[in-house]
Amino acid sequence: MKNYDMKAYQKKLKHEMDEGRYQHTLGVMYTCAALAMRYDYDIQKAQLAGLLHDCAKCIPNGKKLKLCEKHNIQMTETERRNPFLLHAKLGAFLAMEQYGIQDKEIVSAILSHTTGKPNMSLLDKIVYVADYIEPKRNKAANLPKVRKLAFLDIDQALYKILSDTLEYLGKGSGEIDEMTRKAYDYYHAKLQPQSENSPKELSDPQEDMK
Ligand code: DGI
Ligand code: FE
Ligand code: FE
Repeated sequence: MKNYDMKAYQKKLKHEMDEGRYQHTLGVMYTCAALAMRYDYDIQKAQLAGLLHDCAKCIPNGKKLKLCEKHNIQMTETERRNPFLLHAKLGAFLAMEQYGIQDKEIVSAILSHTTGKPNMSLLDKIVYVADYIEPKRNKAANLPKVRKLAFLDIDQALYKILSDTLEYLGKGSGEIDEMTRKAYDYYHAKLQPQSENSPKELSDPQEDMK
């Protein structure tokens, strides 16, 4: 990987983010490094993707919409109605334009870090999972379990996060983006292929008679 000035990026991000978001960013950066060690990925590259993943997060929502329009970044109707989702697409764009990132794997990881997507690369998974488990996170469901799972089987951790996110959104807290659904369906088919038979069909039919 080309040499990037991580310290300069940190300084710029600290300036553009509130303190909480900056601390989250550092947490994601170091968690990406730890996952890269576990899964034999380039540590520097994973750290850089983690550092930049939320670089567009603190731009006000109205400005996110305007910037996407200005730079011809395609938006879905769901994104227009929920512009916070755009920090992933806009972040990928800014990583290239403002931070000089040319590495396609890093850009892709930033792009998919909020919704996930089908068939994610290892770096996509590292950033997606690190974003959810970094030490400062404390609200999400099943965090202790997902944190352990992340270091045992990253695909299972990814699937669990997608599944918990859909459940959380389904409780009425948010409109589900098409990409989140596609990502879940892909990993569901990949990791739970047997579940097409519901547990009831597999059980002894006489059990139901008792
Ligand atoms: O930017 P962060 O807060 O660090 O993390 P993130 O970019 O993963 O965003 C997390 C939020 O995004 C979390 O509250 C769940 C939400 N989210 C993920 N997929 C969807 C979604 N929200 C909506 N409305 N629809 C989705 O499909
Ligand atoms: Fe984010
Ligand atoms: Fe984040």
